Amino acid sequence: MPDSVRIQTDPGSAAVGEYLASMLSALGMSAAANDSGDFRLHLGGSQPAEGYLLRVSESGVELEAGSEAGLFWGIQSIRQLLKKDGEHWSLPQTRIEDYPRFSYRGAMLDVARHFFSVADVKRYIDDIVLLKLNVLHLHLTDDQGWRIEIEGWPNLTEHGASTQVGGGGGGYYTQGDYREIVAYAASRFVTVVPEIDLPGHTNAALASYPELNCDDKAPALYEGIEVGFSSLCVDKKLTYKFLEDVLGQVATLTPGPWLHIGGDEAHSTPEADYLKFIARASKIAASTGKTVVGWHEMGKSAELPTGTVGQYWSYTTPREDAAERARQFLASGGKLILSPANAIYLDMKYEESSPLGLNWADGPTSVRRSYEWEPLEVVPGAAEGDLLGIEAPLWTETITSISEIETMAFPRIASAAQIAWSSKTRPEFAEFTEQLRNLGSVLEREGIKFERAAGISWH
Ligand code: TNX
Repeated sequence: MPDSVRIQTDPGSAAVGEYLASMLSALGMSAAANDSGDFRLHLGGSQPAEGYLLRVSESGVELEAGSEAGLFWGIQSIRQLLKKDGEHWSLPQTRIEDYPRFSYRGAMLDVARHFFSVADVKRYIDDIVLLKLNVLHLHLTDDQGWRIEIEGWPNLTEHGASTQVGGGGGGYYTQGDYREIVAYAASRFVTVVPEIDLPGHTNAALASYPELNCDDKAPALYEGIEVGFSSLCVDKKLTYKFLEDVLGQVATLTPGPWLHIGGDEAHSTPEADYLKFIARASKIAASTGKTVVGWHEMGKSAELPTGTVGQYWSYTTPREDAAERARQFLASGGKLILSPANAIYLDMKYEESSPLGLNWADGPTSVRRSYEWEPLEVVPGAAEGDLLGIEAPLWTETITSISEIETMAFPRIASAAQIAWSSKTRPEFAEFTEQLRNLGSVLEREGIKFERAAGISWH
């Protein structure tokens, strides 16, 4: 490939053409728009949603797709295929016709246990699009910190955002910051799903407003890692005014179709209260016009708004109680997002001796385990069409920097991405490790940290 490459676009592919140009420049090539190109990008193919056709031959690189997103994913394949031979960059001759199995291919980042800057979040977005993930779920609130500015409730951020796990201060996103993240994500065909975790995981809010507590007494801020001790006051009118304000503002700030209201591990909310609360809170969330999403525990409620999406976070081997909760979402006309903790919780240790991470989900999660599972086998009774997609969460009790985020995510997030993108018949693990080895070179070149996990012969 010449050091100075020409990119030919049509009106529909001009924007992604610019992205390609900046990607190539970052590798040291000079790239410019031109009407006869080494790269020819064409919007208007008949590929399925998000699909693309990439042809690399003697006469250059041709990429076509039926959507800008498809072109963008094709460019990510180019990003993965580019190799430096001595002085020059090259691409192998190939023909790839590709489209995703699932429309929802997510990563979740917990910015509540530890806070991460706007720049960190943008970087993680650039990291995950390499693997064609198209959703970033932000876990914005938890016991240890409230991370999003809400007008009319200034203490949530003035007080409730001042802590994180282990001390050292916290942080929050102003509404402007959040808009910036969402816009950056959109420029990379990533949809942000905001989560306000309710009614448990709310100590930071309860500490900020005494009147949200049943006894009108604010608890202290919390910097530990226990779960399940906090609950909003289910019978107070103010609780629902709070929800209307918070969910209303977050929905307005979010262009994407989803609004996540948590619902997990509400161990200190009595069952009857939980059911009452979820019925009301999910109604308020739905009234914003968004599709409501909740962790699978919300399936205890038979009063979910039609179409509510459930996020299953139990194990890959069917767990009857969790599966039953999950099926309740299907009965309410919704779909499922699969996040089986023992396979794609990126906060699990790689092995017993890993310095970072937790270890509760059936022991450490090796790369092999992250890869060897099949979505259709997780929730008995859920068919292909019942699955919206899969998501790899990264909880951050033990994670304090973007380098640590990347180390926990890569390479296991590639397993999640592969399962989310490719058809049911996937390469055997041995072949997949070859792909990971190549991915390792790309990560290295881009300065993305990764775990040189055992069992793969990294370059
Ligand atoms: C369970 S998964 C949680 C989180 C923790 C995580 C740690 C889920 C819905 N809740 O509160 O951070 O385990 O792995």
